[in-house]
Amino acid sequence: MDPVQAGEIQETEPPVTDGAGPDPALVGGLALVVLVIGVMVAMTLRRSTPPLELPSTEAPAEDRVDVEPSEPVGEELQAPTAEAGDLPAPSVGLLERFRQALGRSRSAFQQSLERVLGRPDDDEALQALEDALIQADVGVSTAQRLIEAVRVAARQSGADGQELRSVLRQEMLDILQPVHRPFEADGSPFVLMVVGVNGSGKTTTIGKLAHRFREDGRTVLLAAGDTFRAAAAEQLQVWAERTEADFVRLDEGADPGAVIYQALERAQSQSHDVVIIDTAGRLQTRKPLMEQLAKIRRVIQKRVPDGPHETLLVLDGTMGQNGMSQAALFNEATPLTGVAVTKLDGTAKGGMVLAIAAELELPVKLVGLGEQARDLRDFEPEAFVDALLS
Ligand SMILES: Nc1nc2c(ncn2[C@@H]2O[C@H](COP(=O)(O)OP(=O)(O)O)[C@@H](O)[C@H]2O)c(=O)[nH]1
Ligand SMILES: [Mg+2]
Repeated sequence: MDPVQAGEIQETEPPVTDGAGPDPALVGGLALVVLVIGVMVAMTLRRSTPPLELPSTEAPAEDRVDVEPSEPVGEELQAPTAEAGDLPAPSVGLLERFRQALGRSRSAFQQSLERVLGRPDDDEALQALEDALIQADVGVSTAQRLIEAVRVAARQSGADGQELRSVLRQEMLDILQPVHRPFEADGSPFVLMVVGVNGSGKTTTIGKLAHRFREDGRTVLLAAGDTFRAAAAEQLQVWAERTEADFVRLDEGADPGAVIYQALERAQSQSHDVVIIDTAGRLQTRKPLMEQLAKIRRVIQKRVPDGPHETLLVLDGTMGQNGMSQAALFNEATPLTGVAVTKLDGTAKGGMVLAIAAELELPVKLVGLGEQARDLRDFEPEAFVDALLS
């Protein structure tokens, strides 16, 4: 076994956010993506569940997932509205929450979109739409590409608003679809390694995935590869218990490679279907920690030569464009196969989904829309784009 040195994992600092207060001038533009994501939530529900009234009484204490919030970064998060796992996805509630959050800015933005589609030859209107896209964190180059497509179509054919809307739609799909890959759990066992900075939502996403796999009748083992803090393993253990998943951990400070090796050995001897490996949060700028990811990968391959079958980067959706450099550096450290964007329920920066596809050519496979077990959705480009444009 190629040992990964114990204690090599150091505490990572919370990722730097821009810290600037909200600029009132941006609010209208930012509102777009909140609206978009809200609609997207409704449209991307693969497993649509009927809306239920929230119970007036709390779930029994033993059923609760009291995960320790590990230094959440970025914008303030919404408080959870229901106990994990016991309720269907509150899609109607989420949509309502988005609507409430938007207020006046929502109608202001809709006006600017309509203005562009009604008068596409109006440079000022096009500039305003470009600004709105940039403020929604699609990235400058992607915003320019989209606006250019509209400008060209308007010049060529004098197309009307409806046609321009479909030009914009197609251009967005041309960005998303070529890199899109659905999240699929192939492999025996299917080995999923989850990486990202501290607080991005790795452990929570793992818990949600465990929930999903268990609902599909698969056996799951969770490996506590984040050995830096005991609380990290405990948080994962709560998810393991709640989802009735098998669980492997070692003492705080233990060699993460040892945890992973033991976990895979156990999964193979027990014929588990799925192994999900949690890893310590690490800043993308800390080279030794990033190199450790390559070592962990080698440990996995000692037991499962074709693994990991999926290496998922968990990105905090509230980071917007700041998440882009993270993604690029993680991808250099260990080959990523997909991205999960979390906390899209609490941000207006969901445009980063387009930037990830356009600039990094990485597929966004999953989106996190809340803290509860069922708040994880498959990403679907068409639903995303249609939600944006209609
Ligand atoms: N609102 C919201 N909160 C989330 C989401 N995913 C994770 N979180 C919260 O973000 C915080 C950090 O998550 P955690 O899984 O501990 O991050 P880790 O350090 O990467 O393992 C916790 O408070 C989670 O409940 C999401 O999709 N929406
Ligand atoms: Mg964690």
